[in-house]
Amino acid sequence: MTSSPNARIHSHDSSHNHTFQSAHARALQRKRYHTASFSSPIPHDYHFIDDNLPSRLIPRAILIDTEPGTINNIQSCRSGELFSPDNMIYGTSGAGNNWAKGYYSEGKELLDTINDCIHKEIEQCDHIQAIQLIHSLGGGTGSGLGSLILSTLHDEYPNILTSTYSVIPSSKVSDTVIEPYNTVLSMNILTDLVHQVFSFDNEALYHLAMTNMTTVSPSYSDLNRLIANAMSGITSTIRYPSTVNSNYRKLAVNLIPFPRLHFYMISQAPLILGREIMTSSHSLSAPIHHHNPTMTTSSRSSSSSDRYRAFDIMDISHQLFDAKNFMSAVDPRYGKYLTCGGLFRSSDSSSLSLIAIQEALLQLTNRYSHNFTEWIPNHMTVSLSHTPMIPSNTFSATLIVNNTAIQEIWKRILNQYTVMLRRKAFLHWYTAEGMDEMEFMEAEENMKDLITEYQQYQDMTSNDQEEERTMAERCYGEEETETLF
Ligand SMILES: Nc1nc2c(ncn2[C@@H]2O[C@H](COP(=O)(O)OP(=O)(O)OP(=O)(O)O)[C@@H](O)[C@H]2O)c(=O)[nH]1
Ligand SMILES: [Mg+2]
Repeated sequence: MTSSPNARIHSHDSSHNHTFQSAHARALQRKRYHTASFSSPIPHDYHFIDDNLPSRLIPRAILIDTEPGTINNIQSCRSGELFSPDNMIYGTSGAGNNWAKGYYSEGKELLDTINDCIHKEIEQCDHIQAIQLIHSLGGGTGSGLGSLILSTLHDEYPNILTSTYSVIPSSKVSDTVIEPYNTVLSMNILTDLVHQVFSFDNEALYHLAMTNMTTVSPSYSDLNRLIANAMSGITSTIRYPSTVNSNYRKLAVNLIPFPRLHFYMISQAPLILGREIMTSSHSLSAPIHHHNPTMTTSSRSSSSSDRYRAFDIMDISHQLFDAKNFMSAVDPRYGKYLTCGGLFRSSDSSSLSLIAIQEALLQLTNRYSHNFTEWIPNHMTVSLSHTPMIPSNTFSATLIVNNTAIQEIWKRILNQYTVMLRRKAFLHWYTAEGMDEMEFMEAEENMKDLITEYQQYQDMTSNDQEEERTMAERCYGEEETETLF
């Protein structure tokens, strides 16, 4: 089920809306007339889609906003016809960039209708895997109402996994001064009540679009195209058959070593902007030995066509770990990789194997082992789907990483937050909606704690862990001794 409180990817820019939906639209067009002939098991691309109606497939999505404008835009374009009008929920006046309006007033008025709609969709699912919410953290609706919806889901459906695709604000893209407030208040909820968060940092997306495109000023459509492609990659092994039958829960179990550290950074290779496929770091047709001096015997002894195939894997893997391909404005090399999930897609089902991919990634992780925590032995989980992203792009991959460097984003936002909060600047807008100043302090503390936790695990070595265990055992032993006597 897809819940989209702010229809983030659709708003502001109807052209993007068209782009994002057109992929869905094409898929649906292809399938629309075959619904009746489905045999069990249901194909994987039927996740996210309501197939109850015999002649028409409807995305299992709820589009929500506190104002009518964005949803009217969606309804008025062709892709808007895909969505059920019953699942479009909007208010009248908007949340005016104010988290408190989304959480306490304008947004809250919509909550009953939203809950009913979510409940109706959940009732129709045989087996619900996760609820995903797509929103931005900088405004009032996606952040405030988004937080309210997540709190409700946590209370009412504690066993359903929640994932968010969260857009982090940047002053390069938006000049709204109170965005740090909205972001830190949302982070308070995302840290405590959500299982996993796929972060998309507008600062990085803007930079990616600027450096890879000829245009001087990228539009939201350009940024959203990057997000849409990454989302397509992330969900590919859920939607299509894959070598490892991936799902959100398995992904979370493999990627989240500690419950609060569930904020992922995403990288994509090759990067696709519009119709252009970017091969920023390496040329796909370069000879193998330039990049891969440490190729394993099995790879090296292959035929010449195999050598080029192996090189493609190596090159895509290199691009995935290249700081330039990340959609977060931090350099992962300054942190430590806790875990990684590589989701590969290829149309070449006969010759490209999961083992070849694992081998290439193992070489990379061995070579850069100092960037990986030594106390998690198997950092990498890999899956391969043979449904390519776009027909002309035969081989692509999306990397989901849990890297401690993400704390740099939180530091960037927290610095801006703290400066304003010390002077209580703009607070009256929030307290006027019924919010207590204490909530600001709590959110600040929670974010500081999160940063400290990331730093702590970044600095931790196997020896530290050993010492901690010995200490814990000693304390436990002492306690035991006390109770025994
Ligand atoms: N990547 C991306 N970021 C966006 C887009 N639209 C808005 N943003 C960012 O999201 C933040 C503001 O979100 P808005 O959409 O204006 O706010 P909202 O959630 O609708 O809330 P209100 O309009 O205040 O009710 C800013 O940081 C924007 O830069 C988009 O289409 N793509
Ligand atoms: Mg809005």
